[in-house]
This record gives sequence, structure tokens and C-alpha cells, in this order.
Amino acid sequence: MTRTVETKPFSDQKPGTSGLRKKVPVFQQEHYAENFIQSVFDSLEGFQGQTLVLGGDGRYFNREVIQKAIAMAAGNGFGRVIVGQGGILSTPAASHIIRKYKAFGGLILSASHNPGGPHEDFGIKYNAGNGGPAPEKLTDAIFERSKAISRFLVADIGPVDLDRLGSVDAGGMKVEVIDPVADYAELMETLFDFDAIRKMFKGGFRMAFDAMHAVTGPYAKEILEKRLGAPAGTARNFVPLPDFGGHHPDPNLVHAKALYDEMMGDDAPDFGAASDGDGDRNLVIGRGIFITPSDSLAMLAANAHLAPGYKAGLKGIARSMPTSGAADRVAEKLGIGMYETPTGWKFFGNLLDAGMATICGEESAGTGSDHVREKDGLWAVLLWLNILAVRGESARDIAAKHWATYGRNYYSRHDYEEVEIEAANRLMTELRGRLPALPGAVVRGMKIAAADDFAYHDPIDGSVSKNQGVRVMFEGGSRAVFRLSGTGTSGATLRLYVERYEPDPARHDLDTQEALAELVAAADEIAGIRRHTGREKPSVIT
Ligand code: VG1
Ligand code: CO
Repeated sequence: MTRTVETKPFSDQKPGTSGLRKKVPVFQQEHYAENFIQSVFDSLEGFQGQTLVLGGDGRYFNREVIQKAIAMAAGNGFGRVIVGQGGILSTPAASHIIRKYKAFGGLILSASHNPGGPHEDFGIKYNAGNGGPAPEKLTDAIFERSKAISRFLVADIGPVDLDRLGSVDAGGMKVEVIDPVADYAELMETLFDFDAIRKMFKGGFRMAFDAMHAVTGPYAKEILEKRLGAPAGTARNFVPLPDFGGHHPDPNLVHAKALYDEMMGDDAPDFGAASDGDGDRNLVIGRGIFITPSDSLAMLAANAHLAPGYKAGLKGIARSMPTSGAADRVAEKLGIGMYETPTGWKFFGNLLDAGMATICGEESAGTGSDHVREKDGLWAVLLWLNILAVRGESARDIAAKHWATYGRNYYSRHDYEEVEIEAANRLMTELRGRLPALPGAVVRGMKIAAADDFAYHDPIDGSVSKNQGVRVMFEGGSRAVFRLSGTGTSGATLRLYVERYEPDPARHDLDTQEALAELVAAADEIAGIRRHTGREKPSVIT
């Protein structure tokens, strides 16, 4: 029944910030997906007879790879595969299902916020038994294995009917096709005050949720409209499409511009939100106010105790290094731990498992808690709704009061996409070379207090992750961070993150880009962005 198929290694299967992402034609090469999946299995131990969770964000090529993965799981000796109906599972739902059913691990097929379609992106990531992304040690092992692989194992079975719920036999292995939404929705009901939110909708509260034709659609329909009684039409673009309707399923001010414009308009709903390709990111916009993800993390942390799941308080907060320091001020006030990790959710896993952090966040629109081991778009939206329902105030008022209490961290990210790889590397190398000379230097009237290349020492397993982004810290708390993206699939993406702290409430209503303009100019002077990339301005500003 099980066949051993000879194969040759590919040299480019190094997982990035979140799994292996490549263009669909790369994944369509003979044995490309199989090699990577087998490299994952070969890097694991003890899964014989155990359960593998499987699902994806529904993008182009999802179903094909799901079938391959089922046949390979059977060929490699897994005892059971749990797969979402239609091959669908959002990233946070997959994380929950791994934990709930005590699976050995899971494969999530997604390139997240990257576009989908025959010539766009596809991706595969492996999550471990805690429900979280494979740690670096494992992704390194997978990459090493992929460079030496010479065979993969596959069971000779026909395609499994992914659309029919229930259990079938596949080459001696059990395949359970489950409702992708039910377990997740049930978990949300345990965390949030659904009665209070229901009452708020009943009272005429209006919301717009843009699922961006990605995986969150069915989850939003079920939870917001069915269980919480939001009017039909609250969830928009809710049918997952293989090409996301031709758009980038990236919930930011550029790709969710229509929602942003609506929220700034005269007849804006009370609350707007969106999620990304695989459902782990969230965009939050109140009527007339965009809440940056860094601010959202801080505001959610400060108010989390208003939701039943967090009424006992938070154990600690963790944020990725480039995320603004807004949450740090909340942690300080609450007297709880604050942890700064490299970019990527995999670095939060140990802190969550050890009970050191309850809420985590990234500036890239990712927020989550210890309810799963991934960031969770809809979770963040529901926590906001819970807070709005209990406080009975608008998002705008909540933000204003938050800034009055803690001060405001003006924050923005400038992305330079599809830059020539050599140029991007040259910029970073030159910048790293200049680090020792930066402290004490004055740029555009601002004095540099410190500069380094961020390294993370994991307090739980002692592992060290170096070269995680260059930080330039100015006197007074302003900061510029430079790093290269690990999720792009063409050329390099340079990310510049800038932040300025403003304690004075009289200056909390400035335009963000204006408030940061000098800092952006200083960053260009320090790193030579225009000189190296030849770009006059960023491709995306968030
Ligand atoms: C980006 C974000 C990072 C996030 C990662 C995966 O990585 O910056 O914060 O964890 O995407 O998110 P990078 O290396 O391109 O900066 V997702 O929603 O793509 O799973
Ligand atoms: Co995502």
C-alpha cells in the first residue's frame, strides 16, 4: 500500500518568518510539495499512530496539496488526519484543533496575507503539538533535511471527499472531515461576553467586517451574524476565493482602503474590522479613527479584564521587537512582565506555554492570547467588541482616554517591496557596520542614544536568535528599526519601523505621518534607503 518514491532535493526550501512560501508554479514542480512535507515528517519523532491536523486558507492549489498531505500522512504512519471541510481551516482554528484533540501537530497551507492564484503565492507551515508554529530549531532541521532528501513515502489511496463531513478510511489511516468553524466558535463563547455583545447589536450598534474573500468569512458569518445577532451584511466578502477576488488579503490601510474610507465617512458604522488570508491578522478601525496594531495591543491589554476569559488579569504581555512600546506602559502600570521577542509568532510559544505571557502582539496586525498558540484575527475583533459593549463608549473615546493615561506612541511602518536582493543586503550590511559609530551622533537634531542588532535570548529554553533587526534608539524614546522581511516571495522587502513617544495630551491628535516625518528623514540619512534602493518613497505605509 505504501510506496517509496525517489526524489531529488531542492535547495530553496528554507522556511521564513512563517513557513515556506513560494510562487504557485514553484510549488507545482514535480515533488516540490512532497519533498517539503516529507522533510517535515523526517524531522519529527514519535508520530506513529498519532493525529495530524490539516487545513488551509482555501487559496489556489490548496485542495491538491491537502490530498497529497493526506496520502503522505498515511504513508508515513500517522493514525488519523483531522481536516477541515473543503480543506479549510483558519490558522488560529487549526491551532485550537491541534490543542483540543491532542494532535501530534498540524500542517497549515497558507501564504497568509500574500496574494493567491495560479501565479501568486502558496505556503506550508508546520505547527507542533502545543498548537504553535515550529520553533527555529525545528525549521532549521526541516531545511537541512530538505537539502538531503532522496525519497518520500506515500500511501496509494484515491482522493478523499473533502466536502462530506464524517470519518473515512484512507489506507488504514482514519480521515475525519470536520466543520472548520464549530470548535473555534465554541472556544470564543467561553472567552467573551456574548450576551453583552448581542445586546449591543440589538441596540443598533453597526459594524463592518471585511473578510477579504479569505478564510475568515465562514467564521465571521457564524460568529458575528448567527451567534451574536449582527445584521446580515455585517460580514462582507465572506466567500473564500482561490484568488481572494484578485486582491491582497492583507488587512492594512492600503489593501483594505475601501473599509478605511467608509470608516472615515459621515455615515460610518460604529466599528470596522478586517482579517487576512489565513485569519490570524486583524485590522481595527473605529468610527473616524484607525487604531494601529501596536496601540490595539496596548488597549486590549489594558481592558482585557472586562472579558470573562481574562477577568483574573494578565500574567504578562509580549510583543515583537519592532512593535511600539505602547504595551510596555500598560504592563508597567499593571505590574506584570513585559517581553520583547523577534518578529514571528513562533517566538511567543515558550512564553505562553510557561504561563509568563497571556497576551501577545505584533505591529503587523497580529494579536492573540494563550487561548491558542497563534495570532488570532477574529479573537482580537471579539475582544474589542466585548470591551466596547462593557464600556459603552466609542473606540475613539477609549483611544483618547488611553493616550491621556499612558501617552501616545506615534507609530508607522514603511515597506519597500520587491527591492533588488543585493541592494537590500548591501544596505543592511553597511548599516550593521556603522552601528558602533552611531551612539552619540546627532542626526537632524536628534541624538542617538544607542544602536544595536537585536538578539533574543529565550528565557525558557536558552536559545539565542541573532540578527533580528537593527535598532536605532534616540534620546527621548524615539526609535527607528530596520529589517528585511522573511515572508516575501519576490526580491527583498525592506521594512522601516518608526516610533515617537508623545506624553502631552495636547499633542495627541497630530497626523501620524507628519508626527514622524523628521524621524523618517533621519532614518534615510542613517541607512541610505534612497541611495541603496533607488526608491523615492515606500510601496506601502501602514
Ligand atoms: C511578517 C510580519 C510578522 C508576521 C509574519 C507572518 O513577517 O512582519 O510580524 O509574524 O509576517 O504573518 P516579515 O518577515 O515579512 O516581516 V502572517 O499573517 O503572514 O502568518
Ligand atoms: Co496571516
